[in-house]
Amino acid sequence: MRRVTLTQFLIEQQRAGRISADLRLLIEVVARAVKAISVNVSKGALAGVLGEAGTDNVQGEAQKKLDVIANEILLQANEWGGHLAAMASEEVEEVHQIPFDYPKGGYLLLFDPLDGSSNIDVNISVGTIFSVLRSPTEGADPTEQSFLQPGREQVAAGYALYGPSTMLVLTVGKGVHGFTLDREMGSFIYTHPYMTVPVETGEFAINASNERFWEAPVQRYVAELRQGKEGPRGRDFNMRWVASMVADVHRILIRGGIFMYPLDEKCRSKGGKLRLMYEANPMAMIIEQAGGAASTGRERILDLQPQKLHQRVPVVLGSLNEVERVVAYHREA
Ligand code: P6P
Repeated sequence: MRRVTLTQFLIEQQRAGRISADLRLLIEVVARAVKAISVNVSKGALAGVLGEAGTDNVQGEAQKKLDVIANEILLQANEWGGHLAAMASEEVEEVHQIPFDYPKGGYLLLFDPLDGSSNIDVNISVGTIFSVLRSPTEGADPTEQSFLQPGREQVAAGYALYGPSTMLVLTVGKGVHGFTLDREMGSFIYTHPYMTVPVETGEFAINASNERFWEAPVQRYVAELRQGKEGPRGRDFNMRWVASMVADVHRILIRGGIFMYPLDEKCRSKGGKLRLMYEANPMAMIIEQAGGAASTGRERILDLQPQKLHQRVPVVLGSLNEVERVVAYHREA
């Protein structure tokens, strides 16, 4: 079968008028950057890149060496292309401006360079998540306010999953498409056209150790799943928790499921655990484009009006019927 590369896929999207030349360039630059991250991640202990970097990120979390490496790779890859007005990263407090000696473009790129990095030292899959917005500024340096657009304004979103194979999953608003890295050729090959989340599922993903901290609707929902066929759901459910959002979301894209990081007493004061701008929003766009749903439990994630660049939100996303049930339980509470 003829193998279609990411480049060819993007050229065809541009030819169909779905993306601009600059957005195509942006996605290709991000794809090249995640290939470099994949090379570093796959070396593991051989490259001396495991362990702590000895610094903390903007969230006050200890950075892994690979967090810093992945962040640098993405910033440096995207500075010179002329397609971006600015960038924002989980690892950096402030908006990252384009150096003065490079031209600016019309897009804003946001990313979590290495999501799930606590799994790095135990050799479990991690990922990169990215989101693309249009810059509202004409020429002037974007500010934090320029980034604070609802997730429905995203023009593209995607993630790289550094698993047994490295995959890039992408949406530009016309379905969700998956590409697998052919390491010998260095090309992303189009292997998963029009990925869709099954409406029904038998699998849920949540960090169950937080159960006592959850709000009542989530406690009710998860208790019913755990009661299985003896309970009100009348069937058994399975549970998975990778503690790497990209890996959990990817599994849901492939075989269905519901992923929950709800508000709990531990993270309530921060508004949630996961970040809105470069975790929840891009994953919400992908899941909705694949026929699923993404909510805080009370509101559609893509409709939230961001207040801060690094703000956190509760996340309930995946198979439509299950997300709708969780939302219904919140309404009944
Ligand atoms: P916990 C990784 O740190 C992350 O941001 C997500 O990728 C993941 O789903 C979640 O946090 C794991 O959180 O509390 O289970 O370690």
